[in-house]
Amino acid sequence: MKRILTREPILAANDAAARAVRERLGAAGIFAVNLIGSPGSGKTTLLEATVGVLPGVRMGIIEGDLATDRDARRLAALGVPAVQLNTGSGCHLDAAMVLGALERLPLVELELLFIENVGNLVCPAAFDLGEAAKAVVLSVAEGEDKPEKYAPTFLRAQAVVVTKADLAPHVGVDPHRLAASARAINPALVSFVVSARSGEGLDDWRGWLAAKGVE
Ligand SMILES: Nc1nc2c(ncn2[C@@H]2O[C@H](COP(=O)(O)OP(=O)(O)O)[C@@H](O)[C@H]2O)c(=O)[nH]1
Ligand SMILES: [Mg+2]
Repeated sequence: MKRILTREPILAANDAAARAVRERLGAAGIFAVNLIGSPGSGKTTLLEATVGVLPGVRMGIIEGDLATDRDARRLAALGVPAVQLNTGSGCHLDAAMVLGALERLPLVELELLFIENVGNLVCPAAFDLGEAAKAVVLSVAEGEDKPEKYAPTFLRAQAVVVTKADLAPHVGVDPHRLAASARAINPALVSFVVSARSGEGLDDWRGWLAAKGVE
């Protein structure tokens, strides 16, 4: 009971900020994707590869980490406007942080915004950031049981991107079975099997983004 009493006002305040984010993005015609995945699952590397396969798309990035601006610098090095948010000890971004970050991005110039959430498969799920879609990033090394173990995150997402397909033979996992295990939890998920290293699957990922009107 106590947990419900403390959590509900926080989520209500977050939802109000998320509505403001969604209004601003809608007015600017920006499609936003909230990337959720474990630390090291390949989120930033996927973003770097996405910049490579969508050269004409005006993209912006918001990076969330406990500390450092390393990821924002990785994307800025590719010429993409990138804002770093640091949460200190916080395990997820919230919509008020994203609203603040929008002030630091050239919204009128953008058509696609990625928000890389703080790395984990638990806390980010409950917090709407005003995005149009949540995509879970899951590497082949994490194991086929993770969608079942972390179901709330997969249930709230629209897409799952299985990464590091090039490593599949080394870890003894079939990446397509991993994608299927995510779809077993949430049959509405669109799934992709990609490798930023080899380029496998990036065409399909690009096609999904293009279908959202961002190419
Ligand atoms: N072999 C391989 N390694 C990858 C791939 N994508 C990312 N990595 C590596 O995985 C590590 C974590 O990647 P990063 O993008 O920083 O993960 P993040 O914490 O989810 O943002 C880095 O050492 C990357 O080079 C991939 O497709 N194949
Ligand atoms: Mg990262």
